[in-house]
Amino acid sequence: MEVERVQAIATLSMSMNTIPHEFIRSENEQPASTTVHGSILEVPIIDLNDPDEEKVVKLIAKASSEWGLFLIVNHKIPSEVIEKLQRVGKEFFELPQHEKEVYAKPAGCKSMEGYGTKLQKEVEGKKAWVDHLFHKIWPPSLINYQFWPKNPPSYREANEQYTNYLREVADKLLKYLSLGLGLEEHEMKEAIGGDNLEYLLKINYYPPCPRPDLALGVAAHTDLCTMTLLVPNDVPGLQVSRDGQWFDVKYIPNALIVHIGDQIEIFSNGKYKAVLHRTTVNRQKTRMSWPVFLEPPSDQVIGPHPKLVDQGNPAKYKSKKFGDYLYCKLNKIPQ
Ligand SMILES: O=C(O)CCC(=O)C(=O)O
Repeated sequence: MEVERVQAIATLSMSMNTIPHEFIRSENEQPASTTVHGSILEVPIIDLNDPDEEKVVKLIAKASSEWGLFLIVNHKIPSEVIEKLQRVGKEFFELPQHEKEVYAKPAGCKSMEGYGTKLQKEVEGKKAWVDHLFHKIWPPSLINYQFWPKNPPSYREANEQYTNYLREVADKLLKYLSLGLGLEEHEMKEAIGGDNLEYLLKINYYPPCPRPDLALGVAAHTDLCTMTLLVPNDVPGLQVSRDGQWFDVKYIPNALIVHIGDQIEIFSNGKYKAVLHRTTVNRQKTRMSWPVFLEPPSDQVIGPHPKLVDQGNPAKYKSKKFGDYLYCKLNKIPQ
């Protein structure tokens, strides 16, 4: 079956100034009527290179408890490395369609990896205004280069460079998040998979949309992984939910956006919160983003850390294998 990509639908829609009905969200989801306008949220911005580590730990713990989302600056990933990652990803999505289809996710394949468009419709049969490319970037033993574009030729080098820097940032964040819970610095990383933690890169490609008031890029969700580290291009679109309302997150050049995911919420027994977020699209510009999802190995059991549970504060979540959690969440089965 030939899958229609949103990129192609967008070209047609722009010429007709309308979008197919399956992209039109119901009123309670439409960005125009559900976004709080005139108020850009002051999401916490954290200097990761601040020599006062105790202060950084406190800021990260506060942001993770109150928001589940924060921006980090001075993370030591050179801007050229981020620019290169973004350039090669953009060049891939600008290739002729048949060249991208070489990397299409094979039909029936269980893994997320490959180029594609979300096939299953969401609740109420709605579709997301986005195409994507997924592939693992770490550990090396799990990388399947079949899904890494060969064109542009520098794609691999750019992604490898970014991965090397990103792993250092992730290690630092996991250490600070662990300390923020009153644990030893190594305890969080160890519990979520240690050196077997898997890094899954996704590139989101949100083409221009003639009705950004009616469509969504990705619908509201929390990330099912441990933590997501994301760089967007300069087209805003990320929104977070606060007290049941949707707010735009400010774009800050070169900052990394950190999402706390479900597994860290579970591990922390609810002290840290997975962030509910979604994305909007733009009438004139293509938005792109590069989230990296840090996933435990599938047979890793994740549950509230024993030191964070006692009689007065019982476990709020079940302990279960990450693979089972994933299966339930993707199939909308209660955990
Ligand atoms: O594009 C973004 O800023 C967020 C993307 C996202 O939430 C996702 O791909 O799951």
